[in-house]
Amino acid sequence: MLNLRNIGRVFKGCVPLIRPIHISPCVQDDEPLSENVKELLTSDSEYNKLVDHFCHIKTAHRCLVIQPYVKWGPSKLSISPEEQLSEAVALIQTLPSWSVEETLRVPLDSLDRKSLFKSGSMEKIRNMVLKRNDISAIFINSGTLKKATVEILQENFQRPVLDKYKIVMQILKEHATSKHAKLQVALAELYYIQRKSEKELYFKTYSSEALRLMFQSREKKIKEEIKQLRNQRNLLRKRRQKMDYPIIAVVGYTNSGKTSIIKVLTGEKSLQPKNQLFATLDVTVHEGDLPSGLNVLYVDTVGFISDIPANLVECFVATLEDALLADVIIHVEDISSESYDYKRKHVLDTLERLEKQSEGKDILSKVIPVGNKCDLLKEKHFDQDLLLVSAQKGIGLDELKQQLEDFVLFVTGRKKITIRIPTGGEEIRWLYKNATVLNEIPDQEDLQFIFAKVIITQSSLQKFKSYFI
Ligand SMILES: Nc1nc2c(ncn2[C@@H]2O[C@H](COP(=O)(O)OP(=O)(O)OP(=O)(O)O)[C@@H](O)[C@H]2O)c(=O)[nH]1
Ligand SMILES: [Mg+2]
Repeated sequence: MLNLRNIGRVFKGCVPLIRPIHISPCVQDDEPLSENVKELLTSDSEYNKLVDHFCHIKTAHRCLVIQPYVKWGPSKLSISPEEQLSEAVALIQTLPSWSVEETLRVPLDSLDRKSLFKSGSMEKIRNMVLKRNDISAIFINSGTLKKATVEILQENFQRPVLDKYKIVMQILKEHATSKHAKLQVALAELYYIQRKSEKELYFKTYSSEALRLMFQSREKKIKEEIKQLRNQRNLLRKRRQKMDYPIIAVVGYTNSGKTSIIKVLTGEKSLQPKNQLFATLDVTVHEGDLPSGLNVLYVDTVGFISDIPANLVECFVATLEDALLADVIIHVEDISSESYDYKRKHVLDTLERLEKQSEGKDILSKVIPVGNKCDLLKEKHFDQDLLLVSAQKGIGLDELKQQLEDFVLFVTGRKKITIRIPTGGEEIRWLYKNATVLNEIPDQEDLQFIFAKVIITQSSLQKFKSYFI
């Protein structure tokens, strides 16, 4: 991974922006849902019955949130049960009108027991739940529970039992606003229903062959729509690249402060950082400038979260494709989190996996680690070599911007140069259009000339030379 501290500060002493830029502050890649996508997602009444049966949670719930954890052995996670529990609470609070009434951490010997809990724990939870009318459902923060396990638990607790898959699915459905996100969610839902209905032989009214055909045709249609959209996105991407703005993608574990950092770097008031998981479910693009006035685009992305089933991960990964093409990737890390190392590893492992899938595209070498929420650090010292910032308290942001600028110039092959050109001539007009002009200083020895300091790409410099020199 590149560390900006290691890149020489070749370009220093910049002056403020002169050139205005014309681009809407937030560019969303997706258009509204077309009629055929709407129809695809809602019209199939047979399929909708399956959704109702397997996925749909009909009411908002007041939850008991249970965090099962394995104390020893290979299933033990390096994220603490406390942090997992607070992630689980945040998941529930992300759903409108849902609430958390009670939380519990329950130790297990293994995750394989059919009833999940040992009889002692089961009894304790059961007694507690049956006395509490305010608890309407139980959320067990663990991937996907087996059908038999859910049945045993529901029988014991006399309440609906929800697993992480169902909750994450519900959040995705509520937060997906763009066409792309909606289609990805529909696909994840399809895979879930497919797996469940195969096991349950749904209502015994459908032959397994009829179900298979229904799923196959739906999967094909959704994938075709996604493919079409991908082509459109590629076009948009190319158009954006043509505009020649350096692109900075901002990635990181959920709730680490990605949106907050973009908000302070761009001054965009409409951005809403939220203390929620998956607050950002669609990739959005925001314009900002670096200390010298060089304009850049920041891409806000979906937060990572651990321990979610593979086909839900695909929903997130798909939205990260833009990030992979950026010139620079900021990895925002919440350094105040106890599970900082675990979260960092989770994000980097996923990026590494994406790098392998993306046919040689360089991802990890473009990553700049940034430690956010340093205002919450109890000790002043932090032994990882990364830039400490606080989006909330405005700490370290000038340095971040400066480092970003050095990095962007370095990786995009832009140069900061001073050119002597005629005062008020065609040259300066051309430069304002095709480069970032930092300042113009009259040549005191011959006032018919100026020294223009500019940031310019290699290709624009070649063009400039061929037109004017
Ligand atoms: N104390 C402190 N809180 C911060 C800081 N930066 C962000 N936060 C808070 O952290 C929470 C999450 O911030 P967001 O910017 O929404 O985080 P995100 O990474 O975009 O989250 P997702 O989009 O859900 O993945 C919000 O409540 C912010 O106010 C910081 O520097 N210090
Ligand atoms: Mg966000």
